[in-house]
Amino acid sequence: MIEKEKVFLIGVFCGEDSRENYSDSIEELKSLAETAELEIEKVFVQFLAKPNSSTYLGKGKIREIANQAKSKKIKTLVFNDNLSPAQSRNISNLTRCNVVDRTELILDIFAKHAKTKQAKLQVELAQLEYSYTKLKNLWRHLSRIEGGIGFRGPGEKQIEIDRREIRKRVALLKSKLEEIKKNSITKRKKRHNFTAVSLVGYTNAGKSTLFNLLTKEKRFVADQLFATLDSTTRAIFLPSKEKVVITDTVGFIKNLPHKLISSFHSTLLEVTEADLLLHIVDISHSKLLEHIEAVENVLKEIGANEKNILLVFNKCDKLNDKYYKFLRKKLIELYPDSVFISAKENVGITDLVEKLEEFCERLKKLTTIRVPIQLQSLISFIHKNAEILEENFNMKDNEQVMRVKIPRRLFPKIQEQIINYKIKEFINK
Ligand SMILES: Nc1nc2c(ncn2[C@@H]2O[C@H](COP(=O)(O)OP(=O)(O)OP(=O)(O)O)[C@@H](O)[C@H]2O)c(=O)[nH]1
Ligand SMILES: [Mg+2]
Repeated sequence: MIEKEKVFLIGVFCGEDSRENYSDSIEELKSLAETAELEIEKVFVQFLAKPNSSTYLGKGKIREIANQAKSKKIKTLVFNDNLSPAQSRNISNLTRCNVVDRTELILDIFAKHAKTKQAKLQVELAQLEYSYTKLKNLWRHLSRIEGGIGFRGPGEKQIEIDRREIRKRVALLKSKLEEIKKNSITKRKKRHNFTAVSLVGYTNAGKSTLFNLLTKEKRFVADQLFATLDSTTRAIFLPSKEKVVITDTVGFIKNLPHKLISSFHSTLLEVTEADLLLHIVDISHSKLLEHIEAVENVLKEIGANEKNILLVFNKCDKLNDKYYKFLRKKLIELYPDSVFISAKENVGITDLVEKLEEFCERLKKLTTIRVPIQLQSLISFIHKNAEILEENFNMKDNEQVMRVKIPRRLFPKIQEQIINYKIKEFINK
């Protein structure tokens, strides 16, 4: 078994309510560190009016940490926030330790979990772009710590090459990703005729578990942060025979760095193009409202906050009955249109599916379409994609008159084909 790297976790907390809230934040940092397979030797917390601009912590605290790191042979310090290049450099000079900030820790987990080519390229790009300014700092420690935290993935490889090489590599990665993106756009276009639903939510909320339940798939599920890094799409039929395509996506987290988001944009495109987002929330988490807010913030950042969103409270089985009833009542007051489920125990799924059906119904338009009889392929397209309520042939105008319920997104395309045909006819006369 590989020996785990021992680290110190370090957080600075500012503001009036920081004493109440810091423990949840530290718990999250611990989960991240555990997911990154680090062994937590000790946690240091300092309450400050504001972080020190050059050393993040106070000088005294740094000295204390440096001494303890030396005596316990700790080589890596993991920080709860993102640090500026100067802060990283100064702390590393004062402590003689390798400094890893929150973003670098998350990127390290991403590097470990990336399986597909696309995910690997995206992680490499994000790591290069994020670490670019800190390169000098990393150089210094490479001789002492090889392949440790913050160096997985491309780290070690890349540090040996100069900045010009890195810029070249970034350009290459971007063009490779662009190619993959083009392919996935073609794939997405093919799916465009069906209602698209994306599962979104805080990391570890149970998105993949629900995805597996709905699609009978076997995607990787784990009690870790960022178990899923690639989006996967499957088609399912609702009991109403409606076909919908469901996408499982990468989880969100508080303070997800913006750079990372732009790197993951193609994955998140699925989210921005969905007709409906199922926002999965772990109801048993003490900070569920903060998680909801964090997810809403990321959705805003990627321009998906105006979408139709259905809140799904998951893991209801984890609460005792009395507390569950109390919490459910409170949450319904806040979010009247939400659903309560347990994806693991298969509870509440019928309610959820009913809501999905209602939603699909709302997405449809009841209308009459008059299609020139020459457009046979369009007529069969409508047969395939719409519910036909009535259909007659109008001999006088030589057209098929169809009373239909049709997905709204298809209607403009159909109208366009009919109009184009009529214009051509008119010109030819
Ligand atoms: N008790 C309980 N556990 C659940 C439920 N749904 C999911 N879990 C557990 O929660 C953990 C995370 O589940 P995932 O489905 O991997 O969560 P995810 O949202 O896909 O997580 P990421 O991909 O890491 O963002 C796993 O250990 C699941 O077994 C539930 O309804 N009840
Ligand atoms: Mg997942």
